[in-house]
Amino acid sequence: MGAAGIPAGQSGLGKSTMVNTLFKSKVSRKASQPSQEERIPKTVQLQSITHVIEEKGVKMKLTVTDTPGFGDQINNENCWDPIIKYINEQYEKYLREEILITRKRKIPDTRVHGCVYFVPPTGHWLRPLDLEFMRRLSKIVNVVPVIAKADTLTLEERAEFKRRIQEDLKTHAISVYPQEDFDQDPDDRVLNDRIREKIPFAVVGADQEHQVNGKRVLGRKTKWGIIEVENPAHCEFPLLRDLLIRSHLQDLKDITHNVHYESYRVRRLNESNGPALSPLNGLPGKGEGGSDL
Ligand SMILES: Nc1nc2c(ncn2[C@@H]2O[C@H](COP(=O)(O)OP(=O)(O)O)[C@@H](O)[C@H]2O)c(=O)[nH]1
Ligand SMILES: [Mg+2]
Repeated sequence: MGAAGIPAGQSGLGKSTMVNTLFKSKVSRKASQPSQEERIPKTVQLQSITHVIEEKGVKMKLTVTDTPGFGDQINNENCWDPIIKYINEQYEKYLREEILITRKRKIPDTRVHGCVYFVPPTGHWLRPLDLEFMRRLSKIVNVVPVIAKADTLTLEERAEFKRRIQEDLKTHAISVYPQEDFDQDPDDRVLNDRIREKIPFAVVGADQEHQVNGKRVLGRKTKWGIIEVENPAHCEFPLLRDLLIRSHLQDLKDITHNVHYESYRVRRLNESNGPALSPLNGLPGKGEGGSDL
């Protein structure tokens, strides 16, 4: 069993830190090796990290592909292209294995099951860039928005910002995960409604441990004290982690396969009029470094 995710958003919002937080947090600590690198270098290219994590005795391979982040350029136009290209390349790889006459019994699966989009903690509204990014990405992948660096907002500000983001998404008909359209039955609806109320999760990331009441906890030191990232009273990182790798992992994978991959597959097979896929036909960014397919 394996799963793959991708963080996206502007530079400096804590994406790489969050990846480390996830791998260092309690769920994975047992199975993963301590990372040698303590300080996070600035991410300059898409970079995949795979850790084996253990959940209730079950080992699972979790791959996170960190992204450079955008916003460094004056012009952010098309800043989503590398991420969209990467996601489509994974669909393409899977498709090519799937249409072989002799298929592998288990097709290697690098498809992205969730894209965590980091919203800057402005406390205002979503910016056109955020809306455009999520609008495009939500058509090809499960998008899970989060409020980045939530420790920079008060609890009241977090709640108000969350409400505004939910309203913005609704107004612009952007369907983030868990999408209402895909609730399977009334039970799902009830469960997912409860999650939809809380999205975007207000998260805090940290890759340093601190001593709190004699215990070592992952946290950030602020002038008000230590913000413990794994403490549900301090931030919603635990909710994000549970959603991604516990409660909704299978659902994220199912929607990826049945909805997102399916529409990619139909589009591709229609384009090429049959199983003889012409190289990179219709792949975004064709001709620019996609030749390894
Ligand atoms: N206040 C605060 N700072 C954070 C948080 N997460 C990361 N940072 C800091 O923000 C800076 C950028 O983090 P980084 O993970 O490299 O961001 P990235 O560019 O999105 O990958 C670093 O100095 C981090 O220590 C957070 O949750 N709260
Ligand atoms: Mg980074």
